Amino acid sequence: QMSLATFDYNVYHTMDEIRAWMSDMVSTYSFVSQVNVGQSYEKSSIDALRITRSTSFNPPKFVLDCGLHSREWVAPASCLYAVKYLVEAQPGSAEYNILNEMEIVVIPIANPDGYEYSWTGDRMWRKTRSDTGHVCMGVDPNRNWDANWSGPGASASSCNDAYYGPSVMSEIEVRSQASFVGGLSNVQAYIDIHAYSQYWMYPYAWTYSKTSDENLLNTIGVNSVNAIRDVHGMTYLTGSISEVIYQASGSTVDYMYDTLGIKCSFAAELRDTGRYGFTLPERFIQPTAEETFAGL
Ligand code: ING
Ligand code: ZN
Repeated sequence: QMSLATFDYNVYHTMDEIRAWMSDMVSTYSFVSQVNVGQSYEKSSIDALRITRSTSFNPPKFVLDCGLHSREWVAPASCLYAVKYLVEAQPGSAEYNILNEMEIVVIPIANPDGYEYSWTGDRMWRKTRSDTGHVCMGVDPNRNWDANWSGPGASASSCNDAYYGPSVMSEIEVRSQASFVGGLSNVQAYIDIHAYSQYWMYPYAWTYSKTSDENLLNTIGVNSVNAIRDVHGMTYLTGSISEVIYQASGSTVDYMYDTLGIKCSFAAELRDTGRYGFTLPERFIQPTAEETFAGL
């Protein structure tokens, strides 16, 4: 309890600090539990927090995937803040009521090996840390999924940051998350949180074609970017991934949408628009987290 009371959300935290924070969350709040998602290549555990006050046997779930790309530090930092807002919500507030109806499942660090390496080896590391037997280490965990794998917008070169890997779903982090989310029932929404560029996007990434849910997803996207703008006046753009950012095959969100059938699947790019990029100064964590929570 003491350590949660002194936890500083306005600085970036190491993997060990985030693990300690997770266990403090579980011991402090009866409606928070920790579950194992799976293992990383370097045998670290990938964990999720499940947060709900629902007494239903099978509440609708909203899954937040954070830190899939290790250098995008403001993404996990904003997810930690989202958990804080939920657990500290006061009766009568929207975020309090939501926990009576839904379960929020947060994976604070989906790529723990990469995250660790972004602290200890290379601040600009994005990929996993697997040894694929090629020149360079690591695979892009957002190009490795069974969603038009190895197609346009992904690289065959191991040294490229968008390397799709030696085989489809080769990365244990990807397989872990696929079976974890696939094993949850009643998942109504999913979001993969990245940085940077200020976008709030939906499928498809792999093709320029629109999904059959284009109108619904666009309506949700417009609502989210409006809610974001209302907090600090920041402009986020919504639309399909391929039209807003670029075509990308093998992505997490296309797999969630197509293979797992999670209609409300989004991918966010948080602050900023390029001035600081991945090394966003810590003074921007709180405002980014506040607007992100409004969007969520
Ligand atoms: N951008 C994402 C990337 O993986 C993205 C954009 C999101 C592509 C969702 C496909 C699906 O390239 C960053 N900054 O990682
Ligand atoms: Zn990313």
